[in-house]
Amino acid sequence: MKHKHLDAFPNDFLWGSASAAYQIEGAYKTDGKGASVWDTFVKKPGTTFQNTTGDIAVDHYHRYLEDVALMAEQGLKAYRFSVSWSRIFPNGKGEINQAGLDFYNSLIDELVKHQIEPIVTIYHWDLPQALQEEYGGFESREIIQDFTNYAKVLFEAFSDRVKYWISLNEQNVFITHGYLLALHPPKVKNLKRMLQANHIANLANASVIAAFHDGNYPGQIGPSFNFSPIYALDADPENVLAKIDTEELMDYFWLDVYAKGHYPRTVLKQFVTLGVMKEPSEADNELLARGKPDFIGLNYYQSATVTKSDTMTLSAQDMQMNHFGKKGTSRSITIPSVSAFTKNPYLKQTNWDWTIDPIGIRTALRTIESRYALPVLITENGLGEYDHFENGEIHDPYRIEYLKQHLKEVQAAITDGVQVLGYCSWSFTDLLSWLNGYQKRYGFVYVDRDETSQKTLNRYKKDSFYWYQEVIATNGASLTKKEND
Ligand code: BGP
Repeated sequence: MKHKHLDAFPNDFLWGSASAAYQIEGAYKTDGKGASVWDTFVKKPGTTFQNTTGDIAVDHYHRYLEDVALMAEQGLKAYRFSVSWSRIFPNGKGEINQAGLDFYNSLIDELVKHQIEPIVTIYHWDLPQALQEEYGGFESREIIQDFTNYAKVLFEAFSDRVKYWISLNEQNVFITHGYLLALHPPKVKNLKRMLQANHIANLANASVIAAFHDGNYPGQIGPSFNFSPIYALDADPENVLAKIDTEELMDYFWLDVYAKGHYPRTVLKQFVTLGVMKEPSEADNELLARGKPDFIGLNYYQSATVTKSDTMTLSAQDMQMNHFGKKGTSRSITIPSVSAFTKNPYLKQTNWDWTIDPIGIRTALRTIESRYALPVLITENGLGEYDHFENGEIHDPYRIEYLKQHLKEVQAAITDGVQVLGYCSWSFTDLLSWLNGYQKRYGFVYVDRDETSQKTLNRYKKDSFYWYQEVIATNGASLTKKEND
């Protein structure tokens, strides 16, 4: 629908920005921190772009005061960051490393001092290596208890100041990349194992949410989900059916479990028939039903477009991802007997072949509202691009344009009637992009480092820093200023 006038953003709208521990902190074995699966994975040659690691990352661990000062200068109302599990429990469980808790306590205090709402992600992919070795991480049910214990330690330590919690970040990404595509640790390519690990991750997620609610901690909790709305290429009924199948498989297979407590019946039936998944037990269903979130965290980057698939055989090897920043080098995947991904003729792509689709964020928000009627906290959205640093300045009009168009669609979704709690751009400073090195930059703040050298690690404000500062100061009014004048 079109609106004559857009509603103003709510007065308490959380204008934020986001990061994740492994991508910014560095200090990978400082102050008693144990190894995570990412610390180990990146050391195997050929797993990341130019073998980049987060050993130093952007050294946020030692520079968090400077980073928070920049957030305060920009006027951020919220900052989403993740806790590194192996800083708190070097072995994933057992003895607590007090120095780890101290670091996050100081960070949270600093944020609160500047009236910046801390949004804490409990798990953003950096599983303690010790748990991977001891029982295979998410492939063992032992993780449910260990993850819940770890989360409870955070609730006890921080919930006097933290009111927004993210349980798992992008389970759909870390599970498919880790167990089906072999692009993330533990580098497995096996659908059955993927579905098992995924089910256990669902239970771990529900267990932590239930523990939060049972403990009567103040605030709200939910998972963050990487939601790509799926479009049919055209009105060919077969393509429309392919869209529905793909959406159920790639989106509702996770979102339904979070919000409704059960898998979509059609997808579950196909997996059970294929012999790669079992019907969940009653006890599991009971836990899933108890662990329902207060909101959905939405990570939105792009939509996807499909046609019917004529092939019945797996062709995952056909897939090629563009981790190099060379436009047009990715080859998209076909899901046998379901759908084939294709380019959307109406939309442009980035240098990493990610589709730019601002209306997609409104579609994602509307879908969550109509399917689950839950509030949404946008926990990631942003543009990864090359930036050019000249004489201490970075002019990034492409990023401003991207964020502006997406935020206008968020405002339209609010006007439609969606409950949006806030918006966190990805990311605040430049950081390590898991598989794409340091050249794919997302931040408002440029960090002077690259793949080959940590350089000075100095921070510089990009044009987008000042642009977002004005958006926040005007509570979003500057987004539509020209149109309304
Ligand atoms: C999300 C992750 C983030 C971040 C972002 C950008 O999937 O939650 O951690 O990395 O994507 O992705 P990339 O770094 O691959 O460009």
